[in-house]
Amino acid sequence: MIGVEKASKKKAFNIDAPYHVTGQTKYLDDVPELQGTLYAKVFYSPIAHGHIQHIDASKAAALVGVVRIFSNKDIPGENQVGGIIPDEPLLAEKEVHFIGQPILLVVAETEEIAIKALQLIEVEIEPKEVIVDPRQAFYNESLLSKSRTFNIGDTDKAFDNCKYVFEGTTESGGQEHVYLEPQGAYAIPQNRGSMLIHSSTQGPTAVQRTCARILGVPMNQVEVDVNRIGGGFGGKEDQASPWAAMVALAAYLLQKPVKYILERKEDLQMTGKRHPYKSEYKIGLNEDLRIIAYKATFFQNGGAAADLSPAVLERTLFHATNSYAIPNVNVTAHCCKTHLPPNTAFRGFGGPQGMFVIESAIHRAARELNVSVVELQEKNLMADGLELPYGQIVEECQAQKCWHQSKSNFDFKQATQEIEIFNQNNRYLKKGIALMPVCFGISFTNTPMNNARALVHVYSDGSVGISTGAVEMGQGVSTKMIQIAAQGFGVEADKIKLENTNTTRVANTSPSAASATADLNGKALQDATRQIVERLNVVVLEELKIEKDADIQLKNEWVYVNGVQSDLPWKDLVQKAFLKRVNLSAKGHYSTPRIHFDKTKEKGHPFAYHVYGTAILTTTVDCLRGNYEFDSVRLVHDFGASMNTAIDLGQIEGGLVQGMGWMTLEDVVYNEKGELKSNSLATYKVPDYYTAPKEIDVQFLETEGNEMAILKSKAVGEPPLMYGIGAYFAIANAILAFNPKATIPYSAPMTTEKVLLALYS
Ligand code: LUZ
Ligand code: MOS
Repeated sequence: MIGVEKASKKKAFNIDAPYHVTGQTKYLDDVPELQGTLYAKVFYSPIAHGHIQHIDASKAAALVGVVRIFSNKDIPGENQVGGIIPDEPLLAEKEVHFIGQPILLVVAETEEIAIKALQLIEVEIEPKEVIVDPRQAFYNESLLSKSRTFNIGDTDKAFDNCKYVFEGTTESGGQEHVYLEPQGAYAIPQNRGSMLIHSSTQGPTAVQRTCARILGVPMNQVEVDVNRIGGGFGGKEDQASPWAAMVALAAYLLQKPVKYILERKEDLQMTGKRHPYKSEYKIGLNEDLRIIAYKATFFQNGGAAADLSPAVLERTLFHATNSYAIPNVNVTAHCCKTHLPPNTAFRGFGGPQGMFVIESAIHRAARELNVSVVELQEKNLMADGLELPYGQIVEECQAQKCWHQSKSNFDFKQATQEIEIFNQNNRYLKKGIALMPVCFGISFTNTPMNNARALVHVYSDGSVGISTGAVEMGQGVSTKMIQIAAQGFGVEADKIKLENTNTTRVANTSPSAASATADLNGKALQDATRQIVERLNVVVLEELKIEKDADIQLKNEWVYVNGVQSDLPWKDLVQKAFLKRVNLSAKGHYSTPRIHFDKTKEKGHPFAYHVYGTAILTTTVDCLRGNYEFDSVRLVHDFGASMNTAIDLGQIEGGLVQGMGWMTLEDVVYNEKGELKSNSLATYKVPDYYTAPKEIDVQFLETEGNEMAILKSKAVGEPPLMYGIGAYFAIANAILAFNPKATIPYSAPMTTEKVLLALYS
């Protein structure tokens, strides 16, 4: 195996790296196609809201090479793909609710023919009123789910006792996932009416459940297989399911393999994105600049169906106070139904949207009071013992430690002075600096989802096969699973084979999401390896004829007794166990202990633990053009005891830059007709080599690490995205250095156009 053997001796390696750089990694489109495979394409609604009057697909159906055109009427099961709330048809019935909503499914002998067929389909849709603004939807009482309020203390009374009170509004934009591999699936009919589906999904079980529902068959008739996917970022947590359901439907009815991988343009048009939010806040401080009261209302733009919006909404409330200790908090969120594609999970899952509002409120308050933002943030940082608005008591808090280490290790004071001097000496170039603290809760906020399983086989030659519910999407979870199994058996990583994620080996999985995948699946895997090791230990006692209370250890592919190497290597031990008919397979299970949440009271202990960190971001703004660059981002992050520094560092850098993109460049634009104007990667700008910070310096906060984290290595997927929020405020501070009277709009993304307008406001 390339590269794996030597690298695995280190704590910083990625088993996929050699295959990525040599182009050998296998994605959905690399699954070899069977002879007779057909290709599907969706015909979707050209308007955002309306009543379907008439559909004529006869010309398309007559085209040579078109096999069938399916509508909702062909669905043998239920025409429903809604995950949380059943409010989303797979194929439209009488009404359409967004541009890009699937109406018909064309199946043809080639993709080219399917594309031609789409152009021959005629529809008449009577247009209805289109709403794209979440506030307008709210005032029309157009909601996707129940509004929620988290409350602690008595906020209204507390405002009366505040010396300073400020109110304002903010907004944050959507964000396109831009996973490198678009959505897609390949369905292959199997024995006795069952179906195998290769899917580019974060949630194999979600795909299985949705396909079974569409086909009207039990879940055991649908097998979903995922080797790895080319990025997800939340976009494939639930929104991979419809495409799988479509190919499953066609494959089931035609009894032929059917494949559909979306083109980028289709993917941009038809799939949901990060939720745009409009928000209102009220913040109250006492004489000592302690934040005493905070009130906020969040209007979430959910799009045309619920999808994961109610869960995203919940996490906005959980993270509404970010890293701050505020005794009186009252925050309300509304899940607003608009005529956009249903918005969905995106790294951070509503948390970033909530944090942007409190950071805006603090920035605004500091400005009004003419004190430094940093001072205000610092004065209000949380600490152990704090009761969070949702009832969880803060433990092992690293917020202050990260903050102060960040300031001292990166010499914040000197950096600030240098910036002041630079700004004095430059008229049209101004630098800005901002600190961004992050506190992010780890666990699915929906408690029942926090469980996982793993299947382990030790083969008679001493090699090991492992299966878990984790989906590799570039985040490095495969490497982490291999590390855990290798450590569990005391063998080298090259002895471990990680199997595809498959619903027949590991069932009822939660999606790979919520930063919790390595924790949940890793702990399940440890449970399985532990069971096998316990059985092997009995064999060791018999073979080596030693005392029952001897300390047996498996390491370096050898058996150690009381710390001394025995004459029994791993390979022989396994062989002996096999001959003694010992069970060398095990199924492991894990469900996060301690967590609970009562939605009727909106109180509980929903998170296994929190992840902390503080970033310092520095930018230079060109005050003639409104352009900006990021000079540096320096941060201290609480990894716990990182089990793989290369992978974890990659997650920090990627998350940070993705968050900065959301705050600065990435502008999802829909017009009032619900048309996506940023509908290609030419009009939607993601960060690149030139726009990424010139320097990223990540320091590891050395801590014990939390027992609830796998090998005490804390979850790292989502928390760093929120460091990117600091980008907004670094730019705002540079603008204020140019024009102290500038109006800061607290409207993200801070595109160069907005910067220019603010500079001269
Ligand atoms: N998905 C989910 C998530 O279903 N529940 C969550 O709490 C969550 N958090 C972050 C990302 N995805
Ligand atoms: Mo996610 S936003 O962890 O799929």
